[in-house]
Amino acid sequence: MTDPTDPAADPTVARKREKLIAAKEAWARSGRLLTGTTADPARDRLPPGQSLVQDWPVLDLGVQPEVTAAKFRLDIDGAVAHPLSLDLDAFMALPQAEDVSDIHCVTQWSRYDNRWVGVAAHILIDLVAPKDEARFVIFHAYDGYTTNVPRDRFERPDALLAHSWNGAPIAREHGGPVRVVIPSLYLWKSAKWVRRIEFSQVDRPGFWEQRGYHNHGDPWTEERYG
Ligand SMILES: Nc1nc2c(c(=O)[nH]1)N[C@H]1C(S)=C(S)[C@@H](COP(=O)(O)O)O[C@H]1N2
Ligand SMILES: [Mo]
Repeated sequence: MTDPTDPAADPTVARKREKLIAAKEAWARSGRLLTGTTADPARDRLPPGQSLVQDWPVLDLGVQPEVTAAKFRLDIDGAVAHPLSLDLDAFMALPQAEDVSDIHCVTQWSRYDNRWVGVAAHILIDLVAPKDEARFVIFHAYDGYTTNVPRDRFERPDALLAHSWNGAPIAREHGGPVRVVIPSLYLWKSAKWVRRIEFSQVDRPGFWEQRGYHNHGDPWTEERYG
């Protein structure tokens, strides 16, 4: 059954989406943009093969869900002691953190000094108390997107669930009202329009990870493709 209210059911949107996926799968197969070098985050600011941009490109599957404040829910569950379901008010009532970090996108652009405000990942982790064996985190988004990260990347102090960017609420096209920010991995690991955070004992490759992107995605060692 196709859902007439689902923009992805629109044949034009669906065709664009399929073309984008096919292009990215081909890039992954051909190793596009790989430089074969590494950089050291302690010494360098720009990871290998990246170029600096001033604007902020929008990348997604062509469907930007409208997640109203009333509709927003964030479930945190899986292998945790205390599963949690937050509405937007409950999310905003948690302690707020600010972090400035650089964005590195696998399609080669980097953007410096993004000022994020939101809830630090460790606050959420402390609330749900993941089991020791839950070594992976899988993010699920309102557009059906998924992506997986090792728990230790999500535990880093620079990881957060952000609602603001550079002093304003995150725009819908960039994943508002709430998106994931994990600066230590390529930006495809930072789910926009996040709906659910699942802690898991087993790693489960997400949308792009199943389509040729690297499972881990560290920009400093150029883990672009898997
Ligand atoms: N929900 C969702 N999150 C997503 C995506 C997506 O299609 N859906 N695309 C990912 C990819 S491939 C990239 S490069 C970044 C782009 O984020 P931006 O549009 O804010 O630059 O979002 C990531 N998070
Ligand atoms: Mo991307």
